[in-house]
Amino acid sequence: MKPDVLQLKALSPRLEAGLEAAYTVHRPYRAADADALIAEVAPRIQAIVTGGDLGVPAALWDRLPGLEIVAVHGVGLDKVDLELAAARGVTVTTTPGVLTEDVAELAIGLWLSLARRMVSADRYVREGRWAKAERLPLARRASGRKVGILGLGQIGRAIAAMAAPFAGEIAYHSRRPVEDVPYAFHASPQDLARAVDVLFLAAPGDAAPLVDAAVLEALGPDGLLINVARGSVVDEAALVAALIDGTIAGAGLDVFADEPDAPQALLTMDNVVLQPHRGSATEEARSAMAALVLKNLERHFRG
Ligand code: 8YV
Repeated sequence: MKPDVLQLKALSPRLEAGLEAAYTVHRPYRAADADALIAEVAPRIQAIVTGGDLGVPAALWDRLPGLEIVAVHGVGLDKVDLELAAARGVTVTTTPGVLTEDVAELAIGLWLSLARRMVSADRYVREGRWAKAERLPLARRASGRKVGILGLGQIGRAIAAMAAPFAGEIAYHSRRPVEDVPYAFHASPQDLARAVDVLFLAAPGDAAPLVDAAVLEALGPDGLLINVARGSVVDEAALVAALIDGTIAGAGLDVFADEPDAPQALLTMDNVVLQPHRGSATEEARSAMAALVLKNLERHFRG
């Protein structure tokens, strides 16, 4: 008997094929009536497969009495109620270690494309404005800037390592100081923002944003904010306001509070570079993530 699995979002063809080989897979997001499908299969469901970006919707927990495991395709656990999972004896797995560099390099790419205005310059070429010798504002040099990392976990450390050849100095703020790193620790997000030119967000998502209007103010009018963590790490309304009124210079954003929607006001701004939550979206990371999701499930069902 194949265990019944509830797959909550579209995943790579490789992962979906692997799931189908070993499990009876139910996909409510593809059903005409998702609710009716869940109602029908709920008593049999032993596993959920979901993205870190989606987690487990709160209303689902009470509908799945036989749930044993939540296999997250990703590393973020901010949308999985871990206390509830523990109370119900539900195992939760993630895919750590295989997407670290991929997320970090997107962060670096966002920084460089933002500082060097690469996206608006690309548009300038495509729209034929170069040929008309239209004025294109100068970029800013990235090299030599002071870099701050908010959240020095695996991804934060990888960003620091990749930023090092460009950075003048590297500093960080984490819940607690990290041993064995050569970077200066700052006691609060605001202190860190005040000390740096570019602030990378690599902290887990939480209910209360670490970056609020005061942190943006501290980052200052030449400051850049890069977010590859979660939209909830920053007060998005305060960020939009700071970008509009010049409180900070620009932002490179891969994540948003209400995905897949990005705030309307950002869509016409030249001082932002936007990505549709693509940090782990490389062939390499996604194939390793797929393998790890399958391995996590297999190990669970083998006991
Ligand atoms: C993915 C993520 O985009 O790791 C995470 O927590 O947010 C990303 O890797 C997502 O989980 C894809 O399903």
